[in-house]
Amino acid sequence: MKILILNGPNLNMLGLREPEIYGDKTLDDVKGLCIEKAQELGHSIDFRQSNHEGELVDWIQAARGQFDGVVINAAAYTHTSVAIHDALKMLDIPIIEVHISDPKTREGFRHTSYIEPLASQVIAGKGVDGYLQALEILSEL
Ligand code: CA2
Repeated sequence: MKILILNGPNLNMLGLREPEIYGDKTLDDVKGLCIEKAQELGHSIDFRQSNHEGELVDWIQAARGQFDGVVINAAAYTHTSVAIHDALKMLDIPIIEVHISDPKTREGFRHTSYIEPLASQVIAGKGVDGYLQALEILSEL
């Protein structure tokens, strides 16, 4: 399988701030762990991060016909972006939504996800292991 892993705004700061919420691994560490897990499962991954909603939308549109599955941690755009929802809706491949923390146990404004209705599965509150679990779930789908 060819899997696209997308990360939204501020996740480039992972491991540098708020370790009590997001842990101490950097996004580069997470990328490395995902590459290892994908090799183990016999998949290839394309791991990306953007702080820009439109860039994420462009990447999702371009994924049509190019990938067999998407893992997405849209970060704050999870709770706000109809544009990302609409772009994901055009994909006909499985989508796994990942969050390092569990947004449903945090502030009220994090309780709504515009991605959840489109996701085959949501993994939240498992730390960065959630990304690895998402790759395993995609293998099984
Ligand atoms: O728990 C998650 O993975 C989130 O998607 C992270 C988002 C947050 O807006 C979502 O509600 C839940 C925030 C990503 C910001 O990441 C930072 C990492 C380190 C320091 C500051 C921000």
